[in-house]
Amino acid sequence: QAAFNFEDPLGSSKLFTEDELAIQETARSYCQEQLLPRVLDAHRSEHYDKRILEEMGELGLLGATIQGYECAGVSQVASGLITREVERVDSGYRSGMSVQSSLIMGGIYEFGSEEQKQRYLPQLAKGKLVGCFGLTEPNHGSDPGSMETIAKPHPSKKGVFLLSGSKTWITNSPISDVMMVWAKLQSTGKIRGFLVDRNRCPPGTLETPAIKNKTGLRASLTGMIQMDECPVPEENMFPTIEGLRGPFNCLNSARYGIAWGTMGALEDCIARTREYALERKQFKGNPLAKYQLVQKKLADAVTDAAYGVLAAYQVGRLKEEGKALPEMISMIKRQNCDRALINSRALQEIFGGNAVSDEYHIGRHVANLFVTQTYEGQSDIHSLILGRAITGVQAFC
Ligand code: TGC
Ligand code: FAD
Repeated sequence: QAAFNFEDPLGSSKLFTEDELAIQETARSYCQEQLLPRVLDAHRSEHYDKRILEEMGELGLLGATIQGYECAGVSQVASGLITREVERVDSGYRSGMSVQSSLIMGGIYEFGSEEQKQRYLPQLAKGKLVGCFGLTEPNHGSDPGSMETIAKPHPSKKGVFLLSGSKTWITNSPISDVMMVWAKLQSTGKIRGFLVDRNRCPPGTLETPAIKNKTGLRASLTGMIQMDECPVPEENMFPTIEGLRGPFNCLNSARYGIAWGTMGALEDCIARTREYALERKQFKGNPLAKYQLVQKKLADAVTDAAYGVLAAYQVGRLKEEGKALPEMISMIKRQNCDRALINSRALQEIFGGNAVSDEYHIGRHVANLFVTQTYEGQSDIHSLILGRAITGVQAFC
């Protein structure tokens, strides 16, 4: 009889195939050996090393579920395991990867023309091109359907649109070569997706300033996309997809990844807290781990991490069969982000004053996990998505 393992208390790893375990191991080695040593400097200086995407590309970690186009074609569960390993180090590194893999590559794979797929996917898979996803605007975050960015026909050049408007809080925008921008056609008011190539935009039509001095996700780059009559050829518009179904389909994959990733961040908090609580002694030389209140916090966190992994696994297998519903993804995104944030915040207390030092890593995870609870649909928004599915009545407005 195997002993209880706090790192896998419900034996979820027994559900993974040998291939999936091997992929997880590759990702874990890379993350622990190459990413972890960089993260404190990156967090302190708010720096994202663009080479990380190339390194991930070399290992086949980008757009990993895509079949063909020089992508690895792994299972949904394997891609979740990759995400979990990256976020075990930092949510910002997972963000950079999620945007490239799920939002940009996933969107092009699902909605792009064959020519768009051939043009972009192999380069994005290698990390030679960097992409970003522009949906949120300064006045419209939870309610992207009210977006103000518009695309109108060029007055003299046939087959060219002019895009005007601002997107904000866009991961990777300052270093992106290609931006997936969602805009309303001026003629119909319908939302369409455009692939904006930075190097084809004349000076003064596109700016992507960075948003500095963030309190979370400091190891990831965030910025704006400001467009002033930025010309984009019609061949760079997604040919058929129309309305919010386009961006939301991309979000389904990214939200699924976040459900796995946040469990990695929580697991890192658990391992670090357990070690600290066993070493740190207070009151007659007793380790903190001896105290019941400390044990309760660890028991809560370990339980939520184990449940969260199993739920993400179940949705992953359903996704592989084409049976995962958006509401299932809302459920695991909301639950895993909320539980990761609540538990990491409770575990942080066990470090006492040392929690304030970034050398202990826990404060960085807590600040990051606030962001994961906010982006890709803030948790209350996912509550309303679930509430609508349960009652049949929508409560957004
Ligand atoms: P609603 O009427 O509900 O839907 C409009 C159309 O969209 C379809 N749809 C979906 N399709 C596929 N998957 C989903 N999950 C879908 N959800 C909705 C729906 O069927 C309908 O289609 P059609 O054909 O009938 O037109 O739209 P609404 O305007 O009432 O939306 C409400 C709400 C709250 C659900 C939605 O706006 C929402 O989810 N808001 C949250 C916004 C959000 O998630 N933004 C994310 C920005 S990207 C980001 O944060 C990246 S972070 C990256 C990182 O660093 O990791
Ligand atoms: P708001 O929509 O103003 O919401 C504020 C609060 O009000 C929330 O708590 C929300 O739940 C609540 N609320 C809103 N409406 C309702 C309602 N009807 N009922 C009850 N409560 C409500 N976006 C992108 O497009 N691409 C990216 O790459 C990207 N990366 C990001 C990276 C970072 C670091 C951050 C912080 C954000 C990023 N975002 C990105 C934006 C993110 O998706 C939005 O911040 C998020 O969707 C919330 O929108 P908002 O900030 O405008 O908040």
